[in-house]
Amino acid sequence: MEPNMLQLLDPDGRRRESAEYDGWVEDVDDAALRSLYQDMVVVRRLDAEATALQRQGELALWPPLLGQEAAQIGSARALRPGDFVFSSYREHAVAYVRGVAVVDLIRVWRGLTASGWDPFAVNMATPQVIIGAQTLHATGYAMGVTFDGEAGNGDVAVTYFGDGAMSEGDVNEAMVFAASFRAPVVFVCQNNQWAISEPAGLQSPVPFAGRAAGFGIPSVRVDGNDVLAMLAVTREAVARAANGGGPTFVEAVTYRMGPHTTADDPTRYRDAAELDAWRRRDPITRLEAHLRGPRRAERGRRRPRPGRGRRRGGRAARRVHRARRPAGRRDLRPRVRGATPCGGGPACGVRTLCRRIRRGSRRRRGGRAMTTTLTLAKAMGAGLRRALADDDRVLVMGEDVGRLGGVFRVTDGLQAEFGPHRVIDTPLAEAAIVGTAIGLAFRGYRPVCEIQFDGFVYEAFDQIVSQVAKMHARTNGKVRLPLTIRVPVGGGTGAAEHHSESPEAYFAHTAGLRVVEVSSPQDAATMIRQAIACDDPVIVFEPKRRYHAKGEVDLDVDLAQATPMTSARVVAEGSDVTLVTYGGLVPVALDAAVAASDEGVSVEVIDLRSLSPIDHDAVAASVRRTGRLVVAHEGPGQAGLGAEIVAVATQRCFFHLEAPPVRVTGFDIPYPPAKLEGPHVPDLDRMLDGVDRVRSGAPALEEVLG
Ligand SMILES: Cc1ncc(C[n+]2csc(CCOP(=O)(O)OP(=O)(O)O)c2C)c(N)n1
Repeated sequence: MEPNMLQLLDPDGRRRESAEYDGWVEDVDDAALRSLYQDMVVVRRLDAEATALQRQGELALWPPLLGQEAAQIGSARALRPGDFVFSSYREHAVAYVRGVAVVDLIRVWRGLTASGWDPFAVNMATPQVIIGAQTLHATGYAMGVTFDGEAGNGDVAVTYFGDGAMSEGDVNEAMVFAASFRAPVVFVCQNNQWAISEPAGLQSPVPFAGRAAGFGIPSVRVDGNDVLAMLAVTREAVARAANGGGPTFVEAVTYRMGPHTTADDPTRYRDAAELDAWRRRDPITRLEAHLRGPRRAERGRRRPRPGRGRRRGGRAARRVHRARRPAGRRDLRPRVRGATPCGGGPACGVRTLCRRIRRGSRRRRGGRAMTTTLTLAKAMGAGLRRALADDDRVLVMGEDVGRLGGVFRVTDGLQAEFGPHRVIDTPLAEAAIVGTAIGLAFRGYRPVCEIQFDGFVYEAFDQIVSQVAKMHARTNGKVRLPLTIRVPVGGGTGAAEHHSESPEAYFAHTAGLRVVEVSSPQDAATMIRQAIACDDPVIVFEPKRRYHAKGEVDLDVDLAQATPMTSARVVAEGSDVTLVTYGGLVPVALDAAVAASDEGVSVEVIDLRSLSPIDHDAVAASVRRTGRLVVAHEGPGQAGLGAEIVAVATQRCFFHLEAPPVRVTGFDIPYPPAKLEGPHVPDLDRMLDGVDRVRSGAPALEEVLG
């Protein structure tokens, strides 16, 4: 046995004593051991059947768990029904123990529309393919348990991942958050010695369990092929978490005896001798040896019967075989966009939150709109305050949002009013802010994440694009993520590098997200409430240079009556040119309309407001009247929002167009240093130049200037 590794059954099935852990399994009698054995046999058969199904072309792929049965069965059998599991892709045995129907868990890998399971029916999320991403979801879920207080019921989140995942930022950020928030989460690292072809030693020269101490998390290194030891350490970890002791890290030392997936050929990177050595430590034969032990046989104990378990695995495979084949293109439709028809408009009425908001609005307003003069930043803060007051499941989280009130003071005063569990200062890790928000949403919260500046949202890009945007489709609509991500955006403030980005096109390009950008204090106050009330994830961009702009704001807007956040708004009517823009450029466009009118040109200005979906109807209706289209935005022109708007308007209004549409955008360069941003960001001159060009076909100003 390796030093510092807990073992209760040695590879020959002999019981080893442990003063520390024996107590955790003292109730485990022969019947319980047989039951553990039975589970391991079933999942081994299931694994073999699924591998065969893949070879027959029935599954797209299968990641075998061969060799890891004890690590998974032992740990999963320690969990209570109320605990919630966030696993990677190899935890078929955990899913089996949680009660996922065998046919469902194999069918995930068939690639049918109707694959997967309802995570809330079994308290286990569907498989996660992005290495380590799920550890943040588990941590967020566990934070939610803590925020639930008494209602948390001592529930615990458990997350499974591999040795390779230990190098991913998400896993390390998860441990930071878990420790900081003392979250009831158990990290189960199955060190199966290989991450595809990379040996565990490449990820870390020291045992993974040793790393946890650096995060302030207690850890244990355990023989992962010993089902009894796995049961013991997980029971201890779950009890610690449930009793307020915070997270635990478990390193289960095991071995992947099969290929990484059915697409892998492990003979290219490991030798047969290694596999043979680990075969002698097989988790099933070990328990079998223990149960067959000589003294036990003398006492006439029943022998384990693998046959029954094997038959169950085989039956499941036959059911998978019969499962329906995909019907075709119509199966794709619900996956194109988040499916909630909620824009804060009338459709919101399906939600109790919206109903409550509507009732409240009527009471407060008594029919007359009361307005206050506010800056855009203050209006945004007021909208957040209202959302926090309306629904105690709403949370605000981010860097410096609490005591400081945010670097732009948008959340000023909210922590004092609602407390540190509703307005949460987080450690500095954007992927974790968004990733834990996902877990909080699983727990029933409606988190509002603040990303401090546009240039830092890229740190969270994977969680937003691979998780937030896809969760609804991945779970066939079973999981909704009512998540709002606020991002101060754009230039014009003379800021340092990475503080003036316009990243909206990346997110508008991503199906499954709603993206809006506000331009006025009133929209800030209303649209943030609409975003929070929406069951889909919404990214709310806030133009920094407008934060200090003042306007009249009705804080009691009835969301059911408000313009849906998905609708564009005509902010100046005109008949000669349609000028479409959003966010910080809206006032510039309005100035351009005034200046143009002095020259007898009537410009209609459309504030797009929603960048995904785009209100193409509003644009088309205007272009059909004016026959000329200019689109302006700060972000680079190449593959920007303007390209999309122009393309669709051209398709829809081709025979109404009097001239080729014109784009007025930031240049295709990295955002320039502060003193050079003037010529980069479209200003009044460039917008008027755009209007001239669309009327005369003249070359662009920048082309003239060279
Ligand atoms: C973020 C990310 N990077 C790379 C991959 C490709 N990939 C899939 S599995 C894998 C190895 C993971 O190894 P480990 O975490 O040890 O888990 P195991 O497969 O051994 O269970 C890699 C590199 C991925 N899915 N996600």
